[in-house]
Amino acid sequence: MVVEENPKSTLTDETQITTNPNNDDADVEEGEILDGDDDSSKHPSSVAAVPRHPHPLENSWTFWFDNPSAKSKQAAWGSSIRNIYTFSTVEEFWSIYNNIHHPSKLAVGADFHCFKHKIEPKWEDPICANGGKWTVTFSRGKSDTCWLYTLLAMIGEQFDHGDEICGAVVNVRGRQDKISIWTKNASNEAAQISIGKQWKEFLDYNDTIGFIFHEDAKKHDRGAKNRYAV
Ligand code: MGP
Repeated sequence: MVVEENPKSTLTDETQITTNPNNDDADVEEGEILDGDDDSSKHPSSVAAVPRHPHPLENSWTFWFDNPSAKSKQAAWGSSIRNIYTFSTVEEFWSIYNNIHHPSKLAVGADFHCFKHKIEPKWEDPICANGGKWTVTFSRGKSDTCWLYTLLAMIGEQFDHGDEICGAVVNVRGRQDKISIWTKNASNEAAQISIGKQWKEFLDYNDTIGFIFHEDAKKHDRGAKNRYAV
């Protein structure tokens, strides 16, 4: 399924509406009818903020947030990660996406995750345990567009090896923003390379990116070396 950015396509048989209903930047206002008679006061029943037939995604996804102030005080890594919202339709995705801060507005130290439902964004999760991650880096505050493109590619199932994907995270740090895609079976080199190459194409990202096994990150922390590069 292709999830369009800022889509304005026909969603119902009767009425064209945006699936990005709360986006203040969009030309289309909430529930605005895009064609025909636009005086909605004449036909109040035809104006709907939510389409009648939601568009289901292949997977359900959960947004998670880690709060930097809680993180500095925490005893164990991960104890301040909270799940925020689980969505399973295109419409639910846009309602949450349009009502949360994008990476450039998050505080330094924040981690924002979007993972398949029931997979926790931790090395310890059994589905992530043998996995790894591709990472792209950006100057501080410059990752918003690529974060959105990453989310759309994942939830729209644009990757040939989408089953390999656990989710994505954006880390907001003082020196840079980082976006990573976490995968399930790090040793499946062909699948990882395919995901890395496709991701770079979707983002139009030209620098070399590296893949780190979680197993190596656990052992060597920041000393973990890339096992693959594309
Ligand atoms: P990080 O936040 O992913 O990296 O991991 P970053 O941004 O380079 O570091 P930061 O210090 O600027 O935040 C930072 C550290 O958190 C790691 O070195 C681990 O000690 C711990 N950590 C990170 N992750 C993703 C996990 C995890 O999944 N499980 C556990 N137990 N610790 C983790």
